[in-house]
Parts: sequence; structure tokens; C-alpha cells
Amino acid sequence: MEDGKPVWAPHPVDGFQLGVIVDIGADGLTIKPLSQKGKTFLAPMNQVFPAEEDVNKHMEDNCSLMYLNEGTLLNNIRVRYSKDKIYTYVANILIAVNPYYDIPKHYSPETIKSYQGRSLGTLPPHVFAIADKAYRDMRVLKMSQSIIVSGESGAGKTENTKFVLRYLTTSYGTGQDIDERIVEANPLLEAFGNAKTVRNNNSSRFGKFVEIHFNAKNNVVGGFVSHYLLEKSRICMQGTEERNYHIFYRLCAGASEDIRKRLHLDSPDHFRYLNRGCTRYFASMDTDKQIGQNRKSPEVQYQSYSSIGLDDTEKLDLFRVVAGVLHLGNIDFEETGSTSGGCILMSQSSQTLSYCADLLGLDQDDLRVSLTTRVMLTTAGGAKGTVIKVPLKVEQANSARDALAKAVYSCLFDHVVRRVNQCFPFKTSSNFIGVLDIAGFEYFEHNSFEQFCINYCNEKLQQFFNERILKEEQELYQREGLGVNEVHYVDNQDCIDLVEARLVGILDILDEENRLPQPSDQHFAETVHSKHRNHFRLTVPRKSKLAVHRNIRDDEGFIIRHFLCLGGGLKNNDALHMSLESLVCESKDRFVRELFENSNNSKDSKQKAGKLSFISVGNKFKTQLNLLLEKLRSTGSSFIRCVKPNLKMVSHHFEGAQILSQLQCSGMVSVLDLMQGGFPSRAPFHELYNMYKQFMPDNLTRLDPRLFCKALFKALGLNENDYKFGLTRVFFRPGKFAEFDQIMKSDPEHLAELVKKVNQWLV
Ligand code: AOV
Ligand code: MG
Repeated sequence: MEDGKPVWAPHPVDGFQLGVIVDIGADGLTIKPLSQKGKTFLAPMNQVFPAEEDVNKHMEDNCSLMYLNEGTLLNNIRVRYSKDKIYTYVANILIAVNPYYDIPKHYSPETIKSYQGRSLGTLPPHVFAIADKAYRDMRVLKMSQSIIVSGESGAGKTENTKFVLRYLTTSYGTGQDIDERIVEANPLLEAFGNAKTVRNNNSSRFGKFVEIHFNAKNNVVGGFVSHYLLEKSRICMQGTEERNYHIFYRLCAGASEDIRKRLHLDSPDHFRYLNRGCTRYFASMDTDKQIGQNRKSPEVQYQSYSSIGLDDTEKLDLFRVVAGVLHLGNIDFEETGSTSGGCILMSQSSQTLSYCADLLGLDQDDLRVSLTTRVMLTTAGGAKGTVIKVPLKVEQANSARDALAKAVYSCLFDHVVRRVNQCFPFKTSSNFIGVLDIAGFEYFEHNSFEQFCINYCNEKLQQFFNERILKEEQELYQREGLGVNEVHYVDNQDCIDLVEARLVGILDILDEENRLPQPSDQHFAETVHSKHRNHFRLTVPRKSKLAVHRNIRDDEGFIIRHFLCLGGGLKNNDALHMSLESLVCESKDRFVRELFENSNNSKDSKQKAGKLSFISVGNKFKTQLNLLLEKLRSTGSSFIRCVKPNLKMVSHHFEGAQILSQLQCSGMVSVLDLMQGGFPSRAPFHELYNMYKQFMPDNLTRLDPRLFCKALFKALGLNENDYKFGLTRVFFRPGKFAEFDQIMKSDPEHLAELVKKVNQWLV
């Protein structure tokens, strides 16, 4: 960085601010902000970055900037966002900022058409361009493709996923039902798996991988959805400003009179599983009753049920179970007062018990008994396997009830996904394009097991991302004939091992803990510590910069806190007593029975030593995740990094610091780091030609752009290690593009000298 040149220095709100360095000291740089009001301040050396000469200039591909760093990346995105250009490339990675309003024509049929068959970079950055690249790669390379969409809650993952699906089915479908169904499956999945949270009014509480399958002629033939980790805690409890899954409110708000009666529905305030959270209806999501008639009514929403082929009976099956869960939640218990210390149903719960039993096809008395007692196998006195009924305390009965609700609802969700998959079957498929829509790293004050799994998943995806980006860089260098193929980067395998290694990994330690007669959070934490005594991820507190996602992993409190709540959460809440499980498995209602029979979380685990089925929530996810990664590794891949512009969820508002932290978390900053090991800045010959031809005499501008550039670089006598000529563009080592630009724009005398040298070189 040179004297007097503008730099990006940290700013608490904007992320970065423009300033100049006025002093260099042992403890950092003294920066004078360029804004009128700003006072001089001190900034750590490694957080100050050179700025572009013109900070209002923006680039479609961030790599065409002269300086590649956090500051210029953030600024490029900011300038583009202010012009409604929400998409930006960093090489082949697409950054997508959520505009929080419908940009006119941005996703219109005409726009879809315009991107078909066009190479990446020939049109403005767009999610359609990424979708088309995946399609063309699939066709040309005869290889399946995946598009990995990531970002924090509300960043736009699900919306962009839908745009990809719509783009592909519209562009490369056969115009048959299947195309429409792949798109129409979403409202159904969202009804059962999305909820209003404080971060997103339509937050997906599950991860999904949607595959669109193509035949040998590369036309759409069908689809397949895999889902991951539905958030179960939400079924029984939500934050005060949050809601349960949309379907509950839609049913309460919009069911016909007939259905209301049959399912004994009432307003959300009436139900425990809804009334401790927000019970408001939202016009866009639930009902037209509150806000005039011009909004979509739930009946309209139900149309998507029909368009994917669900008939009235099937719809009623779904609704019946949803209502059953609501009534189940209203069952209350009280102490019996007897010495046995058990509990009974409160007298006012008998009506609700009968509704619930009726809707789920259970016997009322059996349900009552199963909720208030638990069956245990004793080994006392050598009489192995004697069954005894242990009365439950009120608190335990509450947990048993909630566990049942969670089990029923999550089996219902599994069913919805299975059902959706039946509506776009395919017999043969040559290749697929899969879109992964899964939540990014999450950090809350209280991290649950679900967050732990999400973060573990992101760790794995991050590793995959690094692998691929690195590979792509190297391939690009090869394609362009640069003769370099080494780029260095930092791996995160150790962090992944910490979680999933056999026996000593955190997941296995957790399972082991749960097999103990008296599992405890503390013992669990101690075991983790003792097995990883010198593990830096566990012992080193927050670290320096590098990449924030790495920072956060390094925060020991974080990891340990995770597990403390994880132990408690799993043991008490999700375990379904054997007696309850067999009760629903033997429901008189075929639909309910099948929900459990088909559900993948019962059977095998039940048989394990008569133990509860929690053993493998974590390990099951590990298996699922490893399968997913295996699949991803066998495909070509593209990445979309979604960014949430502000916490208020409004349009035209750019919260820089917030966004910067997302860029860091999503690994975009490490991408820049990674690229620094190679030739990060790059400019096509014609671009350089256009930039500098004004400084050159006519005889030189008549040269073709490549020769023009070659002549120029030779004449300048630049260090050959600082740049490389590829087939289509010039690649620069970090900062060297800017140096080159400097020389080109220096004084006229120097330039005249230069032109002379170029001419000499040409002869
Ligand atoms: P998410 O999938 O990333 O969060 P969504 O895709 O649900 O986020 O986006 C949140 C909201 O932002 C949407 O409901 C839209 O209102 C708006 N939005 C997003 N992208 C666009 C766009 N391109 N144009 C217009 N509006 C948009 V979560 O699922 O919570 O992690 O679990
Ligand atoms: Mg989502």
C-alpha cells in the first residue's frame, strides 16, 4: 500500500470505510477516514486493504478488479446492489444478494429465454446463467451436476433454488405435467416444512436436495427430493415471535366448515402447540379473511395439492394427522397425589384425548395409559424380561406427549416427501442436476443439536467447496496454458474428524454416553475433552482473522456449549417410549400405521437391545451426509452464495458489517485467500485493450488485442513472475494488475518512452 492511496479500513457498521494511511506504527496503522466527519483511528495491519482507484466502479466478475480483498469485494457487491444488480461472480461462484422485493422482469419468461445456451459471463451474472451452465456441462461432459446454494436464514436460498428448478423445467422440459409438478411440489413441502421465524417469514426448517433427472436426449424426465433434519423442537414449542409449521395455521384459517367440524378445529389461540408462539395469520401465507379478498386464499393454496395429484382422501389424511397433533398437545396432566408419584390426565383433557385418539386411530384408554406410564423390562431377581409399568411424573408425561407429537409429525413430513416423489417418477435417467438448499452456519445463544448438525454439515460442505474451487482454479490455469498448477490452501479435515471419527469422534462419544445407565452432560463433555486433550479446535479460544468461519470453530465455548444442550435435548425430548411407539405402529388407522411403518427412523433402531431409538440421530445424519457428499463428489458442481442484506428484511438497505461477516462465513473471503496463492486477478485481452488503447498511438491500436497486450507487457519489462498470459486473458499475481495500471497511467513522458519500446519490440 502506498502513501496517500485510498484504503479500506474496518468500520463497525459499514464493514469497511475509505481512508488513507497517515502513520505506520508497531501496533497498527493510523487511518484518516476520507469522510468529512470521521476521526483518525488505529487499525490492525491485517484489516486494512488497498481500495480501487474508482470506488464507484463495479465489475460483474469480482476477479476483474485490480485488488482482490475483503474490502473491494464488499464494495463491489454494495455498488451493484444499489443498482439492483443483485448477482455478482467471483470467478464461477455466484453471489446473490436478497433484494427483498420483486425486481421487475428479473425472472420473466423472456429473461429465461435469453440465458438459454449462453456461456457464463456473456450476459450479466444471474442464477439462470448458473443453471444453464450446469445444464450445458451435463450435456457436454455427460456427467450429472449439482448446484449448492448456501447462506444464512433469509438470504434467499429457497427462492434461488426455485428459480433454478423453474429455469430448468421451462427450458429443458418436454412441456408435460412432470415439469409443472417439480415446481408445484414446493408449496406442499413448504406448507409442512417451513415456518415463520424471526429471521425469515418463510424459513425452511429442513434441508433438501432436489434432483431433476434427464434422459439421453437431455430432456427432463422426472425428479427426486431428499430431505435432511426437519427441526422437531418447533412442533411443540416456538419463540414468542415465531410460529409452528405453516400447515397448522392454514388448516385453522382456511379449512371448509365441514372439515373444521370433522377435525374439531379452532383458532390457533386454542392450541398449546401454537399459542405460546405467534398466533397471527399472515395474508400472504395463510388466509384471505383478514386482509381483503385479493390475496391467495388457502383453497387456492390447496390447488398445488391437486396439481401434484393428491386427491381429497389423501388431503384429508394429511389434515387429520395435523389436527391429531394439535389435539394431542392440548392434553394436560396432574399429579395423582398417591404415593406412587404418578400422574393422570386432567379432567378437562378427556374431550381432547378422545379427539386425538379418534383422529389418529388409537384406543382412548391405551393412549391414556401409554402417556402416563412407561413400560420397562426388568432383570431383577434373575427373572429376565419381566414387563412392568412405571408411572410417570407430570413432567415426564409432558415429555412423552411431546415426543409422540414430534414423532408423528416428522413421520408425516417423511410421508409428504415420499408422496411428492411419487408424483414425478422416472423409469430411466441418464443424468441429473441436483440443487442443494441447506441452511448455512448458524450461531445462536443456545445452540441445539440441530444447529450442531447444521454446522457439522457446513463444515463438510466447506471442505467440498475448497476442494472444488481449488480444482477449478487449477483447471483454469491448465486450460489457459499457464503452466502452473499449485495453489495452497488450508484444509479443515481435522475439524470434521473431531465430529465424525470412529470411537473418538464427538458423535460416537455421544452415542456411548447415551448407552450409560446415567448419561450426563458433564461426563460427556469431560470425555470429549479427555479424548482430545491437545486438540486446538477445542482448546484454543477465538483466533485471529484468516476466515471467520474458522474463527468460530476455534471458539471452545461454542463447541462445548453446543454439546451441553445437545445432551439434555436429546435424552429428554425426542425419545419415544416403546409403549407409545408400538401404540401408533398398531393404529387402527391405516394411514397412521403406514406413516410409522415406512418411516426410516423406526424399525432397526428399535431392535437395538430394546433401547430407545435416539442412538443414532447424530450418526444417522452422519451417514446421510456422507452419502450426500459422495453424490456431490461424483458430479460437476456450481456454487451460489446467498447474502441477506439486512436484518430488517427490507429492500434497498445494505448493512455492510453484517454482509461482510456472511461473506466470511460462506468461505468467500477464504476463496480470495485461496486465489492469492495463484493468479487471482484476470482480465480478458479485449478488456485490457479497451482500457488502454486511448493511451496508445494508432499503429498500436491496430494490433489485435492479444498482440497489443503482449507488446505492452514486454515493453514494460514487467517481472514475469507477476503475470501470465493465458489463451484468452492475462492473469496477475495479487496486486500486480494495479501496478500495471499505475504504470500505464503515469506521466506522458514515461508513456512516450514506453510506446517507443513497444515499437522497437514489434520490429
Ligand atoms: P432462505 O431459504 O435462505 O432462508 P428465502 O429463500 O426463504 O431464504 O428468502 C426469504 C425471503 O426473501 C423470501 O420469502 C422472499 O420474500 C425474499 N427473497 C429472496 N430472494 C428473493 C429474490 N431473488 N427476489 C425477491 N425476493 C426474494 V431459511 O430457509 O430461513 O435458511 O431456513
Ligand atoms: Mg429456505
